[in-house]
Amino acid sequence: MSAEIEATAADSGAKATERFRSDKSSALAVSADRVSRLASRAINALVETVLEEKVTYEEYNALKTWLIQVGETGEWPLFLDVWLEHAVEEVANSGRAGSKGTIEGPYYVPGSPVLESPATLPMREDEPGTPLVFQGKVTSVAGTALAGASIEIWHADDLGFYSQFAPNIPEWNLRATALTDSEGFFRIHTVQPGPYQIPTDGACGQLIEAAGWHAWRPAHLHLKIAAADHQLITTQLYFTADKHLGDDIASAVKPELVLDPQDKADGTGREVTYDFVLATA
Ligand code: MBD
Ligand code: FE
Repeated sequence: MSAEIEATAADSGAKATERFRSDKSSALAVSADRVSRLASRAINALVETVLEEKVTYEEYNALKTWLIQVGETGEWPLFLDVWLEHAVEEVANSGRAGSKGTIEGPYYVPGSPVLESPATLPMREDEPGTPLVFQGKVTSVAGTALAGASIEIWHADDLGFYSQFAPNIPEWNLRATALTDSEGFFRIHTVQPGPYQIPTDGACGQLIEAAGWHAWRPAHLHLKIAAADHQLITTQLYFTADKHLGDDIASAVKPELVLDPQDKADGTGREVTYDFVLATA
């Protein structure tokens, strides 16, 4: 049995919750006016739902039971990033010039190993999956090549599991920070990620099951592109013909973010080029 099959929703949930607490927790940064306005609107949306849908005590108690379980299994980061972050990202990046962004999701870890381009992501000797060469150029919106730009990349393995969130995977597996060369070029050797399934044994999986939805995200690479004096881009890249491109459970696919890798002439896997354009800060 593959070690990754021992992955549990509660284990990855606890890790994602811990990660969020140490990197991003900021409850005190929102003013009382905004808290009052936003909390009122969100509560009112629930109240309206109850009144319009004539929600029963049975349904109300099912909700309470479920909400308690989301916290107990540490799945708030997963729940929020799957069903809400896309809207926050839309607001944050509306009107920004340059390449498209999309959501970060719950599995980013800062501080990955820094590698010069061409870079090979840390991976196991027998890492499963189709080898993929991902390359391109980073420029400003004015077309200037950005040397020394950083490309943080993290992605699931061939089975859809992320290092540091699923058990028995080396710490920085399929995670690194590659730097562009003097002409802004990067080349990263990795393997194609598998599609990601929301854990079926946690509260989010239970919701999906109870609602009759599917639990899948299309296979994707996560990226953060940064350069001095430019706006950071957090994004994801997907793969053409993936069966969940049109119904990503996290609503995070955009047409500009779909790759079409080609077989390499030497038969050693696939390759694809994607260029990033950064807006000035
Ligand atoms: C993921 O891998 C992911 O990228 C998002 C956004 C949510 C859950 C799992
Ligand atoms: Fe992901």
